Amino acid sequence: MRNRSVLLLVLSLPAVLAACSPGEEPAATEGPPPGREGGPLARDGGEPPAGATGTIRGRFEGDGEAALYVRLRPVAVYVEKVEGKTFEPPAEEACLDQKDYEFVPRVLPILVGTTVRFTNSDDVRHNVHDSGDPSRLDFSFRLGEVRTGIFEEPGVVTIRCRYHSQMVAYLVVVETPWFATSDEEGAFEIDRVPPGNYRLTFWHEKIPATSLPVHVEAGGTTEAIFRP
Ligand SMILES: [Cu+2]
Repeated sequence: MRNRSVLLLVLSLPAVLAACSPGEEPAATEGPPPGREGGPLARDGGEPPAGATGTIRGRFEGDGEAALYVRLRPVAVYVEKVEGKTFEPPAEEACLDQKDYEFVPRVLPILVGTTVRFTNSDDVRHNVHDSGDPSRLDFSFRLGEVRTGIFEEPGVVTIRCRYHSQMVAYLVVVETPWFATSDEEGAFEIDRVPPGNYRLTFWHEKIPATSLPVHVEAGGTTEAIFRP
């Protein structure tokens, strides 16, 4: 996966109709989002009836340093690109807040083309920049201010604040609407996946990304075990 992304930065409209607001948990970190092709997908182009999709449920097994990392920080888990298929980004914005001198959430998987809403919930000046290529994204703002950006290319974008070196977030820009972040136990679930064979990738900031094949059946649950 390329470690780059194109960002178009624009001032957002007032927060009145925002899907998420400063201080709140992000509304959508799990697919699929709404959209013409964001939901269940059939190979003939139509949408399968309810119950015709499956679930991928997984967890992490093992000990040592990697297992500790998985408990400390979330993992982004996502279905890799399906050849010949693209998906419309969700109408709803994804949210990345800065609160108590941290980015919230720290790991944010999104579908390519998704608009990310950046907010500042602290009464200090924060900065948001793409540490891999600040020319793509670099702004500072104060409490209550909002910016939005659209991420058009797949890859991991490392976001940092110029004023507080401990602040970091990872936007994991992926090519399907089927993704999730792991919980404190390292468990995850991705539902409404159409039947088929896919590659499932696990991304963590401290562990080399790995992937494994998964087979999804209608109405079924596929178990995916990641051993870091
Ligand atoms: Cu800051």
